[in-house]
Amino acid sequence: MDDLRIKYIDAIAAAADEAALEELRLQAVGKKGEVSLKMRELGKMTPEERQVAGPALNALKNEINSALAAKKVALADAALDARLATEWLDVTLPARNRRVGTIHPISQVTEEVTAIFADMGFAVAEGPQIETDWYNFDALNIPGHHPARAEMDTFYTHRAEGDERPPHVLRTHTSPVQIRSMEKTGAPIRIICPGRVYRADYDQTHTPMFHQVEGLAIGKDISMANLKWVLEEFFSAFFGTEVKTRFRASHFPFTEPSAEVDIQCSWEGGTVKVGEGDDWLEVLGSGMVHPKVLEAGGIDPNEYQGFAFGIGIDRLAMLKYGIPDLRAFFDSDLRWLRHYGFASLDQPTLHGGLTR
Ligand code: 2NM
Repeated sequence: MDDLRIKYIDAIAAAADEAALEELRLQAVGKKGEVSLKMRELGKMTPEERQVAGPALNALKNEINSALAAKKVALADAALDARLATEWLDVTLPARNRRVGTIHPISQVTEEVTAIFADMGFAVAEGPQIETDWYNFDALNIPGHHPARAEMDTFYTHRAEGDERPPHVLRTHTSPVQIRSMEKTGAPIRIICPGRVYRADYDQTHTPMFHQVEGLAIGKDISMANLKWVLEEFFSAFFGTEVKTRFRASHFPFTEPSAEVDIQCSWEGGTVKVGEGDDWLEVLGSGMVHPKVLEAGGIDPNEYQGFAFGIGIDRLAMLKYGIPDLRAFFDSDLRWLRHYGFASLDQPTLHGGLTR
């Protein structure tokens, strides 16, 4: 029995892994193990012999089982120590760099324009980009035969053969939104309408889709003088320097009188600078809203009057941020977007001077 004890206790101590340990368990105390076989022999012994051998064998079996259990725990501890020594992570390492997107200059400028006009009490109105020809033309005093309809290079939607209704159009300006707003809220009203507009035109300075912001202010005694102040206030806030304007008599079907507005600029070495010098840059159209247009919007022109204007947002962005090529705005070139785009947290506010 001592031989058995020494044999198994030593072997268990030397076992390299759990599989070897299980093998030893079967050899010693398994059903056909050496200790078990010895126990089976107890039956052939005399009672006196059995009284000595029985407890001794039981003690040996218990000792081996305890040694097996203890070794099993020791092996598991050693395995865990080995894993802990190799499987580690330095959580203090800096994170991998991840590229974030940028705000498109057009979105940025739209936000800037909105912030400035909001400060002057203008709300933002939006409307559909696909319009009826009534909202896009007739309501704006552009009748069917008017040359402006042809001049606008309008995109028309398709009508099924035999469908005699006039086709819908992609809005050529955001003025239809102003008609809809007049219908909805009546006068007085003070809104700007930024958004996408469409004209079938494509060259160095024109894209078939571009962005416009139109303004509308209707009240009992709103005049061209208010228009001039609002625009000068706007341009000075937008460009961050005092900007003089020049009004030139013009003609639009939806305003009377009408004026094209230039802003003061200088030309040096092929680049424009706004708010200095004695050159002029044409940037917008404006005027007093035509009585027929007020009527189309459900407003009584004998009671109310006001001004409207339209500016190209893309043009404003190019001027303010020195972007030379209009068409690159819509190429979705990532290098261009990273270069001219704005950080998403760089939100324009008046108290923040609009940008950086
Ligand atoms: C311009 C020029 C002049 C204009 C007119 C209106 C409306 F709907 F109120 F009549 N909105 N915008 C307008 C006037 C737009 O863009 C060059």
